[in-house]
Amino acid sequence: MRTSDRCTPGLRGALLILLLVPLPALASPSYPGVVESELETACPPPCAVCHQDQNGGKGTAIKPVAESMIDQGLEGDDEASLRAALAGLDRDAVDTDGDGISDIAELKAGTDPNTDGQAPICGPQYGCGARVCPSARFDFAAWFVATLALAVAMARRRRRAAR
Ligand SMILES: [Ca+2]
Repeated sequence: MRTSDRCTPGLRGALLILLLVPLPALASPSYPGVVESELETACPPPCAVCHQDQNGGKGTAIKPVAESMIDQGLEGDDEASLRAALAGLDRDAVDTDGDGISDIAELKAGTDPNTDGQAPICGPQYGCGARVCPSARFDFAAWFVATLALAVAMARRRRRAAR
């Protein structure tokens, strides 16, 4: 029974770490591809068209066009709401930056609907593996294995220290 008493804190520690370590915010990684296919754009729009930066993430869709889409019913991780928001922008001819060109027309033309003018959002493409947005996916399995390995190492260390 003494051995299991020594091992238990390591496992408890691992579970505690699992509960206390904040998981990164999950974005809606499919959205750029949905916009590209729905509007037949020249490229999937970069994350920074809607988010505060290229990292994306929940709660960071703060750009004016994102607010316009949220006004049209856009929600996170809901492709149907994205399609409906795009249709709403098109139906209402929303022009977020007020430059006389609708947001949908700007996205189709590959320009930034947040800024007055024709700022391009499609960068150069570099071969088959080129990507515009970094993947915001979180590898839970790798994170879990690393945490478990840390707990096992801590348990072994305690076991050695007890000898
Ligand atoms: Ca515009």
